[in-house]
Amino acid sequence: MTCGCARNTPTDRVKAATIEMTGRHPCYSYDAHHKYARMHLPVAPRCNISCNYCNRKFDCVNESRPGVTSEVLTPEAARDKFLRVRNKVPNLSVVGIAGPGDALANWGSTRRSIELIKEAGPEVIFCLSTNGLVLPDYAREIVELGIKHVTVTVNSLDTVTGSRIYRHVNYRGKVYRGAAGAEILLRNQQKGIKYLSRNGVLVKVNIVMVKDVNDERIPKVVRRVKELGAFITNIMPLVPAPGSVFQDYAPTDAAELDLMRDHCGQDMRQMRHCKQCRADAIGLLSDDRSLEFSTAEKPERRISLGL
Ligand code: CLF
Ligand code: SF4
Repeated sequence: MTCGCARNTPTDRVKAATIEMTGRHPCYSYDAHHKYARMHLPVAPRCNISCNYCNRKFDCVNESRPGVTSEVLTPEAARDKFLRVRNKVPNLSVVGIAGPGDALANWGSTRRSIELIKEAGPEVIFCLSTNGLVLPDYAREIVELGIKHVTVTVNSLDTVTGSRIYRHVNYRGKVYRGAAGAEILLRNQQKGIKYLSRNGVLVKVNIVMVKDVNDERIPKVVRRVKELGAFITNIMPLVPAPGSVFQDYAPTDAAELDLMRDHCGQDMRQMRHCKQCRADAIGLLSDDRSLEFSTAEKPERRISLGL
């Protein structure tokens, strides 16, 4: 007779702990979003790609509604802010880094912030959001840091659609435009998702739905990221940002978005309660308290937004 425990692989054991954490993650778990709060640390000002729905005067649209600007903090100021928030928000469970640019394009600050907060709060669940361009470069470090929740925005699988969404990517010091840039980005996103998923990280894939650009191909994106091991997809509406290339495009119709989520839900778990929060959001998803805490910042500890 074989003991049941002997069949538990290391991956299974990691999964059990991660599933417990996920029950306290307000974005990954619908039930958790009424009970648990998250805070975003705006420590990542730069971005390494150019999405046509983005205006870089504001926060990253891959996780935020357009037109919102977050102040940028040093890692030390972020740790101090975490301590202040934890004192006043007892149900705080997640600390996320979602911009205002790309978490991985600012890896030094992102990593340092996580290390400092880990020392101060070992119970914290960390979460990152990225466009995925340099994900293969940092995926191993992400796993080693113990991060179990990463969001990657994947808007297409093919370079023709990709070249309609991304103006350029800045990869290893060189700028690639159109399909050449999209090819590098799409390849790295998929490679990174696969690596993270195989190493115990729960990957959420955000998809911005743009009518007549990528909408018809979204079900394929969902099926592909499922194959790669992603945990959940979050199909988000396009909210045209003033000053962006897509500023005159139609906002995604709410009924069409719902239909797309229903359709893709046959293949994979869907997030339907996203609030497109700001890069310095604090509190329950439905009750942002960021302004309450931003007034407490000391101006000399902020650093300017590096556009
Ligand atoms: Fe923040 Fe994103 Fe982590 Fe959540 S948000 S980094 S996964 S902790 Fe959540 Fe906000 Fe939607 Fe993002 S509601 S925009 S999905
Ligand atoms: Fe803007 Fe985010 Fe795209 Fe960068 S990844 S261009 S910050 S939407």
